[in-house]
Amino acid sequence: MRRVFAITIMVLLAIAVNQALFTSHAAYISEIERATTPQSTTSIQINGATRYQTIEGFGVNANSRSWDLANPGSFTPQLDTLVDDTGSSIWRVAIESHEDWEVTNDNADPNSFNWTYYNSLYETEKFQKLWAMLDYLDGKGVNTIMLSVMGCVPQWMGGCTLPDDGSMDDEWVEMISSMVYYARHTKQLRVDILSPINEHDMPNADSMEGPRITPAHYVAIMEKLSAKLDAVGMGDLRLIGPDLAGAERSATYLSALAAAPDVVAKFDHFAAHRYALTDGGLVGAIAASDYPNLTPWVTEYSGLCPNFKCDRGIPVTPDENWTFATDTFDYLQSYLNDGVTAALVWEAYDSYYEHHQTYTYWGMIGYDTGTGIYSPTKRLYVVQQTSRFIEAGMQRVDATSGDTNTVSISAFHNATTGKLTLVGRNKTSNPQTLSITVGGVGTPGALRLYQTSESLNMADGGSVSPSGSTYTVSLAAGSIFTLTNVPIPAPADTRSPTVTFTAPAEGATVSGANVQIAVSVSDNVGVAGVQFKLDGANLGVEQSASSPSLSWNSTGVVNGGHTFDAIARDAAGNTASATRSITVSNASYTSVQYLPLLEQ
Ligand SMILES: [Ca+2]
Ligand SMILES: [Ca+2]
Ligand SMILES: [Ca+2]
Repeated sequence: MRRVFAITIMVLLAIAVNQALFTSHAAYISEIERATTPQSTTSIQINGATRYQTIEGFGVNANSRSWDLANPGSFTPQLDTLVDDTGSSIWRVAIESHEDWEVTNDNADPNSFNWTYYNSLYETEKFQKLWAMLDYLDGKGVNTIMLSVMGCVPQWMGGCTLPDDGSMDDEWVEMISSMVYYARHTKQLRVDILSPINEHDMPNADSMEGPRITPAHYVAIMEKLSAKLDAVGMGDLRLIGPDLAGAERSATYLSALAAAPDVVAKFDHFAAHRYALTDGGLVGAIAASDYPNLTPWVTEYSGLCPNFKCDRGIPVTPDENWTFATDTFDYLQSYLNDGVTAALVWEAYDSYYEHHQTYTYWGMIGYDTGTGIYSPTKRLYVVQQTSRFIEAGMQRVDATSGDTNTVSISAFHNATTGKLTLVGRNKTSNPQTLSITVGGVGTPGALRLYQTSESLNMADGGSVSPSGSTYTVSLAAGSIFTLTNVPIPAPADTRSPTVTFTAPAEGATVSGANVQIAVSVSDNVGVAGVQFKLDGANLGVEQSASSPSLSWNSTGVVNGGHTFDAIARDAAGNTASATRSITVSNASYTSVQYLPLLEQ
């Protein structure tokens, strides 16, 4: 019995150990498989014969409050980055009506501008920042400057609800129209489009994005504003609306606007905001409305801020940034695939909003309120992957992925210039291979790869040449990628070469027919040539950068001090020079021999 018992114990132990080994081994195999197997080839088909919407551009929301009046140079680099590197061509510049704007009524008559009052108001710091920013963006040559009024209105005018009875409509119209009149006529600034009211459709009563009004009331105030602009000679100013918080309410507002064709005649686009996948019905609602020629603009979009931090004054941590970025990319791609023609990121840089009473942290460029330093976030690079390479005038063309769970794809083509841009995301955490076949887009030639991932920031992945009409492209793990036949131009070379004499030594005494003169050279791009000089005159022809040296016959000059110069240049025309002083000392009989000849 005891022996049987002991054997039983041993067998049970063996089974248990084996079970444990088996379990851990299976788990190990599973880890191996997850890490390696999904490296696969995804087929991508681009068919330029099927064409969709024409893109009008990409842009940003940017808060004028962040302009630094005392030191503009500390702030404008952010704008430069967004315009020059990110391709932001549509600027929705925010000015808030929440605080410090007609805090007391200018006078009792909403149909009489009290310019003494307004001239003073519009030179306060709040508006000086706005004017400076509009002027700077105009100087940058951006395509579209849109002025957007955000937040509630002064308390006496209704605060966060404009009274339903319309009793404050004319005062609201006077406040908005006086500002844009001052911008244009007094400040001589360019305003292409006015968005007079923001997210007035927010369902919650305590939303402070804009005064809450009904759809019918929205149409009524837009009618009054349009009439006022006509009356003061600004009938040409383009308007945009309704800038809905909920794109799913687009059809409701388009129906309401059916009664106001004179207002919609000042619209080129119909605008709604979106912080989720798909356009929320925006494109379809326009197509089904009385105004099918209005183009669908998503005037605010972003991935949702992690843990709703951004509006609560809590910066996003770096480890939260990647999901924030991939959501932002996926949402944008879905809007484009749904037919949206322009999309503006919320927002350009972290900034303080009156209506949130705090710094908010949605910026593609982060701001550290402690140090005052701006720095790029992942979302800046991710947005750049699209907006830098798809310009106004490019048309979305048919693009299909053989496995949308692995790789997403969208394609854009300009039939006039031949520019082709593909954007997508490797949705796996492994490298992937793409086999891309293109048709209906002419012969695009080589495509340049750019990628952003958790570890890459707009990294240049080199060029891929086609084999026939097929490109084979290797993607980095988890990357958002761009392929384009119009790569980013190499930056202009502004750095001079370096040049240093290696022979002869400084102060050397030389003689004879074979004095070796040599320099070492370098350049960030490449040295194009080196010209030697003797006492300021060219010594032979320009030497190649690969062997910048000469053998020089010193017997042709008089004994004594002489100077060599070596001037190195790069292909961009930057130059550098080095100087060497030497003494020539040849045997005196040379001159003695010749003296009698000279005297004859
Ligand atoms: Ca007033
Ligand atoms: Ca007035
Ligand atoms: Ca150079």
